[in-house]
Amino acid sequence: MSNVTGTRVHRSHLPLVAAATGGTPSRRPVWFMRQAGRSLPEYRAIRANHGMLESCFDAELVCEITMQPVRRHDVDAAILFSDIVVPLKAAGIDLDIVAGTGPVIAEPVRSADAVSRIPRLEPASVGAISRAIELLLAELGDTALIGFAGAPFTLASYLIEGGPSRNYERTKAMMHGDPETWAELMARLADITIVFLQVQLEAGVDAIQLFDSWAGMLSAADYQRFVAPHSARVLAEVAGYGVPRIHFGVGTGELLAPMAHVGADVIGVDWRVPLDEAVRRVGPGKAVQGNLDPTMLFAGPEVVDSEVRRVVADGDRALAAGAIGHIFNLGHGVLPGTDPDVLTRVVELIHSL
Ligand code: 1CP
Repeated sequence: MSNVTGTRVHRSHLPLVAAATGGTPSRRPVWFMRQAGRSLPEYRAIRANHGMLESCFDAELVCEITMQPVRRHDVDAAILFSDIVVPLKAAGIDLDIVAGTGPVIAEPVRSADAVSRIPRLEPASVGAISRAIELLLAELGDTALIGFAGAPFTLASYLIEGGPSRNYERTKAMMHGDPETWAELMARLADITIVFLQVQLEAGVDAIQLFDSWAGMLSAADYQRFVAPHSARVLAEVAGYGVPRIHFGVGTGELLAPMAHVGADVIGVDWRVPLDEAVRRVGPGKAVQGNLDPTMLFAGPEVVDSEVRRVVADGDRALAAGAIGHIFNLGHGVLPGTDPDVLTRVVELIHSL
């Protein structure tokens, strides 16, 4: 069932790859954004003794943490345990991932001069990630491995704001007030993202996801002008691997069409737009991924059961409306307080339907 290009083996028989490419998956694939991490006691036990970035640059720890949700939940894909700021750190940008906050940048990037000092990413500096992928592919068997990166806009927002943001005022100020510096920043971040994805693809991941988590803060006009060309370049540069490319952001109902046009094979949809409506906005010929509201996992078994069935039915309607596949996921990441046993039952239910 699998064909080989160069040294890579395309595992088109995996349910996730089949659903992403218009094949016939043996079952409806399901995985969860942020499935590795704080909802799992076994993750918290490891992190009690290891820092976040330390863990991300240790091949054995990356492998172990990536495997934890696979062992527990019977999901159809593992997502590499890492973070969108890992390639920035590896390139030499001074930052940390602070517990309870997220990425914090030591010297926020707010001038043309600061942008001109953003380095390139040397593949050797993320050698631990390549080694982790090798370990994972040996252990995963018939579970897909998803590599990922942050899209240039979402990375830029952290670099400019200095950390998580509510309104992205400095980011939008640079975008509109100094479009040349903005374009240079986006070009440099796209270069870093391309190298980081190429490293993962060379190591053999089965799919990649480009997270533009915060693109939904933008108008469609701003997205088209200031963001789309750079995301399109990233996705084009990795197209030659023949591996499905998933593209996702939060609150992107108004951006689904332009996000679909930057070149992904699969469009991730948050919980605000039903999957069949998403297909009408995206157009036919792509797969959709999503979109159970992660807060529904707190609402008790009856609600979880009926919401999972509704998303599966929406997925079937999406297929009837022209989508080439449906990958079940949440509309955003697993919240830290989620009961992991609820996730296990969600996977069982989806596979039984
Ligand atoms: O299973 C997995 O998905 C875990 C691997 C993973 C991924 C895919 C982590 C580990 N981070 C990410 C991607 C990521 N990181 C995104 C895109 C996905 C999304 O939208 O959720 C973003 C925006 C980040 C940035 C980030 N890193 C945040 C969000 C901050 C904000 O702006 O609100 C946070 C809290 C982090 C830290 C982080 N990354 C990952 C984990 C497990 C954690 C928590 C750190 C800890 O355990 O203390």
